[in-house]
Amino acid sequence: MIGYGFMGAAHSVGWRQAPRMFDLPVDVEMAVVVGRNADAVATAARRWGWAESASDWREVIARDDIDIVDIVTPGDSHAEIAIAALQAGKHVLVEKPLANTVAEAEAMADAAAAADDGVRAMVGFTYRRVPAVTLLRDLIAAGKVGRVQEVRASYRQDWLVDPETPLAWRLQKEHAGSGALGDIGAHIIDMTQFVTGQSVAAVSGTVETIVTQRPLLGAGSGLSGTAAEGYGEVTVDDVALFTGRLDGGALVSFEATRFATGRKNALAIEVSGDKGALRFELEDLNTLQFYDRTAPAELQGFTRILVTESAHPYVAAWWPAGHVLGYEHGFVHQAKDLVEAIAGGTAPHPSFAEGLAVQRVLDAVEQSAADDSRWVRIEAHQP
Ligand code: SOE
Repeated sequence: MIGYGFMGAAHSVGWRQAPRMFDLPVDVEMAVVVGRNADAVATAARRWGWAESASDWREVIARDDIDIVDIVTPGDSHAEIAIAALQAGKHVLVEKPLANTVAEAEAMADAAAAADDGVRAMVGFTYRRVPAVTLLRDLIAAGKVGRVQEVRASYRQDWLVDPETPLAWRLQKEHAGSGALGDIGAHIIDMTQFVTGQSVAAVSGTVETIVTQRPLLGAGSGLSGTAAEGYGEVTVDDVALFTGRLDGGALVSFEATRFATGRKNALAIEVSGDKGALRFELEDLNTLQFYDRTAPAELQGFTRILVTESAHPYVAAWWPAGHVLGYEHGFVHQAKDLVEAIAGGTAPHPSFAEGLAVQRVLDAVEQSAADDSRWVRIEAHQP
């Protein structure tokens, strides 16, 4: 695993628990974690259960005993590491968003397409693997909401409301690519495409940076750093609002913000069709709401499905019914699905091509926002 911040911790939990809770066809050995700060990465290795730590990712990728490379660094190094790993014949998992730019994402999708037979590449849109989200997708595919006509997708956090929150890498374009748009907007774009089975074909959007100068980062990183002397410029968006049209015709309203005061990690998606509707909220992730318009009128209303039955996706491997799951379980399911795909010779999802499709939507939103919210079409990429 390259990187060892917040996502490194989450992915480590995934790798550690997947072989314990699921009967995987092969063993998983957590071999080596890589980072630039030798002391910090050694501490991370001990804490999260990696056998070794190292500071040169190129050396690690060249090792014969490494089969899978998991990339959890900021977006500015995804393309270089992923392409090198694929060319070295390693399977690759990359944390979302796939890259910082469309050009990088295209190069990555091309490298995945050109990789040796059986070499797998996957993007970490982990929320696909929350059982209620997988169930939502399955219910739409089974026709439970009928024809999808409208989607409302929002991802609302508030960790930037305080203007003294320091200038972490997520607020710098050269490291993160974009702000709320790429960090959390990418999740709801992917989720919309995943659950509906349709692609975003065009968007019209607005982005805004509400606090443009922030204290420089002192100690720590990511979401929990402390401030140092002096201020620096925020070079990404704080809020991104956009409307999308799916290739199946439905309209989507998207909202990605780090300024939703009081909302900590509030991803929500509601899919409305001509036969019913489904709604998922991450802050209540063990439940799915379903409205059945074909039920007798006196019984109609949103019902709350507790997604903890062994019949539900992934749940049988865990606890008896009602013994809820949490944020980290998506990372366990991600590790399990990737290992099963590698061992079973199948293509895991989301592929790099799907990651590229999200990147194209992000880019189209920025183009639209820079041009008075004009509608921008998203073109498909041919590797
Ligand atoms: C920060 O906004 C963040 O950690 C995202 O980067 C993750 O993808 C999301 O799971 C939680 O919020």
